[in-house]
Amino acid sequence: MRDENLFDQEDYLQARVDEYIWQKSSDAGISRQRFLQILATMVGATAIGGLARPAPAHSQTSTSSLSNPSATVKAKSSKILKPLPPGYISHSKGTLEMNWEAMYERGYIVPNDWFYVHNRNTPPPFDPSTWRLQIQGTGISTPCEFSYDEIITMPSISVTCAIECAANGRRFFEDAYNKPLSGTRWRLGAIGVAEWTGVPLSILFERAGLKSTATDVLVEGGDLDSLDSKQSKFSSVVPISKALADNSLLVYAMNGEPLPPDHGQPCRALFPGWGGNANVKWIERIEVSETPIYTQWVLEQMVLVGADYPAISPYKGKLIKYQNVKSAFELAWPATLVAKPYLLRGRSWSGKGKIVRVEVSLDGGKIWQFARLREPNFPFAWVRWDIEWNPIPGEYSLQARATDNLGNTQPITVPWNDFGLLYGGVVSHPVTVQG
Ligand SMILES: Nc1nc2c(c(=O)[nH]1)N[C@H]1C(S)=C(S)[C@@H](COP(=O)(O)O)O[C@H]1N2
Ligand SMILES: [Mo]
Repeated sequence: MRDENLFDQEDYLQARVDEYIWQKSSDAGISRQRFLQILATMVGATAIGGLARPAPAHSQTSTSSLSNPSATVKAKSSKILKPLPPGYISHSKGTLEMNWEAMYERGYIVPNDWFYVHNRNTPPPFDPSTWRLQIQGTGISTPCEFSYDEIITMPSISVTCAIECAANGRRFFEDAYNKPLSGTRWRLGAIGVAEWTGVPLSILFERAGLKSTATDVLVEGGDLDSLDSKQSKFSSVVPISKALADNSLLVYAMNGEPLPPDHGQPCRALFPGWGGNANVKWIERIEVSETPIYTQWVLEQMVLVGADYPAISPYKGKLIKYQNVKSAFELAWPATLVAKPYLLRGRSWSGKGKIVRVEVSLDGGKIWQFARLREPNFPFAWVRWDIEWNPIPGEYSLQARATDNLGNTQPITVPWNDFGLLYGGVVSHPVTVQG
């Protein structure tokens, strides 16, 4: 197995590019140099006919009414089965944004009914007697399948961590750059923390005879990717090193209950710290491969595209994996309060570790004070914090800025990217205090 430092984005990207060039040039029976020449004359990886596998698009970047007017004609039916909790925002048929104000009275965990939803499809029906999980691919020696009963009786662990859409905070790119973006206009509510119970993927792979040469893992859902012209299934790809991490799970329970339909019934993937779409729901098939798997999702969607992120072929931009640092106040947006002493509360999180410091500014960024952190504070989840505030009437812009144990923090400005992914900047929360 390759020994790669998953936290070093540049090394990872370079390794992937090298592998891709080597693999594709030898597949095509041409020199590496010739392959690079061909690649340089094409736009995006899909141009390399037959070389890139079709895969789903990320975060409806191509269905938004902004880029595709016909997409505004929507069916009446929702792709979300659970009821809309109070104050939650339904941006589209398949998106449900958490109401941060409602979290003020809540504990560390988000209850299942209150967890945000990002469904590209209606949850497929589940029949425990016929459902099977297939494990296949060149990276294992014994292709096998598991029934639901087999999965839930295997050794399991529970991990408390966040799942967050890679596009959480997208709307703040629009605000900062005064430029529209495709896709769901999330503020900061496309995140939740739950206790996930499931079978470590390493145990499943061991049963399937994992080879030491395995390099990539593709996880596929039971839902068709409606955006993909080839009608492939929704999937994601992670390197084998991530799949074998102790906390990478095939999840079947959420907060002690069987996984609800909207959250992946009967099983979903959990890859702590990675963007939400890596955590494939309604899993039916896992492919372990000895050769790198390059889907459209990896090459074209999980990338930052923009002037500050030069593309490195075959990727359309800069590949992303881990989520960044963000903070949110547990307040309505915008909030209206009466002038009296408050205990302001919020939460901060990082996809790369745990939060060690949160600073809050009550005057639009002039003076910063430390907030008090509340236990628990699990890595890849979030920490709750609070600060006293006794405001006089007026208009306010509240800001919070967190730092994680690796020193990652929240800048004031963030470079633009065309999909509006990974907004990690300081957000100004508008508050009116009435007399
Ligand atoms: N099969 C499948 N898995 C999926 C999706 C999907 O549409 N289909 N959406 C992904 C996205 S974009 C996100 S952000 C998370 C959302 O998980 P949740 O709805 O449980 O909060 O699921 C991911 N897994
Ligand atoms: Mo998402």
